[in-house]
Amino acid sequence: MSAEQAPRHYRTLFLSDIHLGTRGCQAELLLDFLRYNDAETIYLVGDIVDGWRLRRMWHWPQLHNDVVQKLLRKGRKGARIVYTPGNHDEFLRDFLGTHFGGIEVVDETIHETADGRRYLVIHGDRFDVVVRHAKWLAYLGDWAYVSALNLNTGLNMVRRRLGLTYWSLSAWAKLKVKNAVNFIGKFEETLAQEAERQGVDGVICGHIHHAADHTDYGTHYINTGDWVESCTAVAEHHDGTFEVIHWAKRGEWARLPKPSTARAAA
Ligand SMILES: [Mn+2]
Repeated sequence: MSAEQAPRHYRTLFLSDIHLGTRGCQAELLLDFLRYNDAETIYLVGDIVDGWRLRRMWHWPQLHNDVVQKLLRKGRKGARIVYTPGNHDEFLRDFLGTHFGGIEVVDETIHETADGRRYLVIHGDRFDVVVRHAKWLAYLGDWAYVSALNLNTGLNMVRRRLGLTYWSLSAWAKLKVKNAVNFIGKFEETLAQEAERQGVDGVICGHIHHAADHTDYGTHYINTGDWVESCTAVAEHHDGTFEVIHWAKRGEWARLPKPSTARAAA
C-alpha cells in the first residue's frame, strides 16, 4: 500500500488525553493519525499537555513538538480548533475565553452536528469524585498509573520489534477490575445526566481513557478515549453520524517502518 494516501476528511474530530510531556504519550501513532485524518473543526477535549508531571520531570522529545506543530498547521490551513482543558492541563483554565495560536480555549461548549443535534463537549474531571474530593488520592493513582504505563511502553517496544500489533496492558487490566468497571459506569451515568440537565442530546468527553459511544444512560454518551493506551479518536461524518476510531487496531501501526528494518535499510 502506498504511504501517501489522501487524508480522510471528516466534519469534526474529537481528541483527548494525549498527555504530551509524558513518556506514555503515543506521539508517533498520533502524528500518523493526524497525517491521514482531517476535519473542518477539531476539539481538543482536555489533558492534551500534562502539566502535573511537567512540573516535576521534563520529557519533551521532538515528536511532542511535532504533534503541536501539526495541530497548529491544521489551524493555519483553516480548521477551527477548540480546546476544553482537563485536570492535567488545568493551568489553561486561567486562559478561558482567550485565543492563542488560533486555538479557542473554553471550559465547556456545545457542539451542533450536521443534522442539528446538540452535544455538551467537556473534559469531565469535574464529575470525577476522586479528582474533586481527594486530590492526593488522584496524585497517588496517577503515580500507579504511570508505572503501569511505563511497563506497557516497554512491552510495546518489544512487540513492535517482533512485528506484533499494539497491545495495551493497562486497558486490559482496567477492564478486568470490577471496581474500574463500576467507576467507568458511574462516570458515564453522571455525564449522561449532565447532558440531560443541560437539555442537550448528548455529551462528548474524555478523562477516563475509555472510548465509548452508547445511550445506556438515556442521552448519547461519547468518550474520545486517549493516546497513551488505546489510541482512539471520535469523528463526526458529514451526515452527522459519529464513529470511534481505534487507530492502533487498524493495522496502520503494523505498517509503520520498524526500528530493526529501518536500520537494515539504512
Ligand atoms: Mn483528565
